Amino acid sequence: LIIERAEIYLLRLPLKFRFETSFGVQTEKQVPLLVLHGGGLTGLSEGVSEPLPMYREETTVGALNFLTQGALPAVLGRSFANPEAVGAALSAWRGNRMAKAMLEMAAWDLWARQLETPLWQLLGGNKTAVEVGVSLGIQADAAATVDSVAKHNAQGYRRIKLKIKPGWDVEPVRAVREAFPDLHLTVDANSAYTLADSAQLQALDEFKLDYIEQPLAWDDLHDHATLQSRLKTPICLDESIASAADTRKALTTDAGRVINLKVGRVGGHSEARRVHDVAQSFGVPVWCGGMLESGIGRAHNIHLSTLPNFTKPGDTASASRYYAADTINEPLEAENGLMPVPAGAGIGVTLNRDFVEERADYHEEFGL
Ligand code: OSB
Ligand code: MG
Repeated sequence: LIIERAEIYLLRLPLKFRFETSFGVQTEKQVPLLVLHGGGLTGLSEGVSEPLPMYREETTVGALNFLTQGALPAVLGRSFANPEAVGAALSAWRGNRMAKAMLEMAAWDLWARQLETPLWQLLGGNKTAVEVGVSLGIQADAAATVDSVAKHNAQGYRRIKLKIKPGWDVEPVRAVREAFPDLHLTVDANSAYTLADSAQLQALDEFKLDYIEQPLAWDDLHDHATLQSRLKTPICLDESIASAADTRKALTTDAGRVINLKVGRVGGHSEARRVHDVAQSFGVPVWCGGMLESGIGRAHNIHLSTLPNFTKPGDTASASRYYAADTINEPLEAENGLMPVPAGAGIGVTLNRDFVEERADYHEEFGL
């Protein structure tokens, strides 16, 4: 695995929908991309950091600073046995898992292309298509929520997740459950509640939700364990899981019974596999989360989702749902709730260079 040079792009894409969560309203997405070059091939990745630290503590400016000042100089011009060795070259630096994931994921793609093998095979997956659900933002009222659920349910999505926040939880969930008694339905609070809200969260127990995602603080496991002991519905941890070690601590204390696994949040595919394996050893299912990625990040997520313990539908909905035009040339469209895994070497999709150049607010090359 030879890494000769690198490019970073930063672009802004308008979202096709207004996405409201307990964090606020989002109408566009800032997309950081990394392109690695080696042996005449390229490896692609997309970061999941955001301009401001709403979801976790990292920011995109911080991630790009770490890449340009630390991570890229540590790997450019070097040869590695495999992507794990690229990850190991970053291990002296703490945290910054979203930034590390950009380099590690691009290294996986580059390695897989150099080996002329699809990424899912190298990761140890066993599926040619993965089940997908959809994550719906907070709507204006209960009627609009039911309308949106009806539309996405008709499109074949196999699980629908509603964003909730204090003051907007039981009402939309009740309306949707009454309209769709058998739907796989979940909610995601993005850390908006505290233990003092236990009674409000217990009120969701009657709606047969598959799970309640990240009700409490992003950096908490202890209170989640207390809350889980008060709930019948499984808790799904998202923000709180940054590593396999976090997963072990969460599952040994029953702080959650489902894991939302985002490769960009945990530092790359190697750590994502370890999270997957720890959860599997506890008999706990994982599913692939999303961060409104463009096609490059989505393709990585789809490949990871082929591992055997991804037994619940992920948030890797059709690319066309999010953006009018994409960072890749190939469509990534689900049919009847099944997303085909891109065939071909690496992540199996190619950079739409013209589009990315046109939309880039920033582009820099390293290692020339
Ligand atoms: O909590 O899963 C989340 C989007 C951005 C940040 C956090 C989350 C989300 C989503 C959307 O729920 C998932 C997607 O469709 O990509
Ligand atoms: Mg979430």
